[in-house]
Amino acid sequence: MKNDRFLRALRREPVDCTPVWLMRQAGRYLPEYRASRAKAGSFLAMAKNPELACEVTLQPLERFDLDAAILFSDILTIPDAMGLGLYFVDGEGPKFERPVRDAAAIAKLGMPDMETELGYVMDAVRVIRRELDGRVPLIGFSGSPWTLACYMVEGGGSKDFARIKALAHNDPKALHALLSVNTDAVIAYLAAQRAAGAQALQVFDTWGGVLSPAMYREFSLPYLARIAHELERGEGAERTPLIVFGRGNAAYLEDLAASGAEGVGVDWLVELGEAARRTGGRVAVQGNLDPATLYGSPEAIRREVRRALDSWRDGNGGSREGHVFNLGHGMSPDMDPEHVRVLVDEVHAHSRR
Ligand code: 1CP
Repeated sequence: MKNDRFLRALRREPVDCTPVWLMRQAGRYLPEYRASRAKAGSFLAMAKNPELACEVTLQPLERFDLDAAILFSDILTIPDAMGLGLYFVDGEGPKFERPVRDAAAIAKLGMPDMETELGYVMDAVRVIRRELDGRVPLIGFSGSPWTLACYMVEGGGSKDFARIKALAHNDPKALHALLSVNTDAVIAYLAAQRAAGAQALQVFDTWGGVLSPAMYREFSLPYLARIAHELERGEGAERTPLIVFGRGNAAYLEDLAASGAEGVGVDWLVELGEAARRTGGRVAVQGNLDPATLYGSPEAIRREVRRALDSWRDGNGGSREGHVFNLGHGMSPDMDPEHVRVLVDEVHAHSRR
């Protein structure tokens, strides 16, 4: 591995400077991504073609000094492979032809086969590892059981999560059955990505923060902990680190630090210094610049990057160890690639000083 800063930071080992990668670093803000997408015809066609998935995974690395690559795919591949029929409506995001809304539909769900139905994902991981040739580590990922369930029950994105919350209140047993199938699938999916060559794994609990604390502790946290405990990922320096990212997870940092994961990803609603104090060196922390900072001027971006880096250092006993720099959520299509360069370079320059 030519650059292993990201993996070292996740093991809370000393690094020459703080590693950085960005959620949604491959995407529509890059003209070369838009060209690949036009060539493929659609997002799904691109994600299902291992060569094209590899091409767009590498695009941000050609431009910026990023310390990790993330597999180009989507969290909704699992429910798609379970037979829900994923499709995209332009401007509206993902949708399912056959959402699951009751105990009967949930009981029919089966575990997809990782090397057939989801073989295109594993092929993409293998192609990307070959093409990366050890430049930086490759991150594999999955949605969390709860976040996948949100899309499966709602049938797409949602503003109020009315259907899944109604299910939680009216038939919690059915929702637990769904979360349990999803957890088994996530564990098998991440294990298969690791076997195919993924060197770190991230679970996106994007919608955990829409739950009340009592409901988060019932419907999301225990399933994240089950993944962290049951996912076989080696020992010592060979261990494949697992990061649990969640939006709105600031109230649960102590629980997440005790979940068994090696890293916790946080959004910008918590100070990194506070995250350092509350996780107390039990896990690495990843985050947490507000993505909208990228709409600011280069000077504003540099200032916010320095503030975040120093907040971590001050809360972490004066050390920069154990921090992976990232945004608190994904990038948007209208962001300026030159601003990304400013961000990435400032993370390295300031943390090296
Ligand atoms: O080209 C396009 O217009 C498609 C847009 C797009 C892209 C680029 C979608 C549809 N998915 C992706 C790729 C993607 N999705 C990646 C690639 C790797 C990278 O980060 O560069 C990753 C990690 C995801 C994960 C994902 N998909 C999440 C979790 C992360 C997050 O953003 O919170 C979620 C919630 C999804 C669902 C999804 N897929 C696509 C969209 C637009 C959405 C969000 C819909 C919604 O807001 O509910």
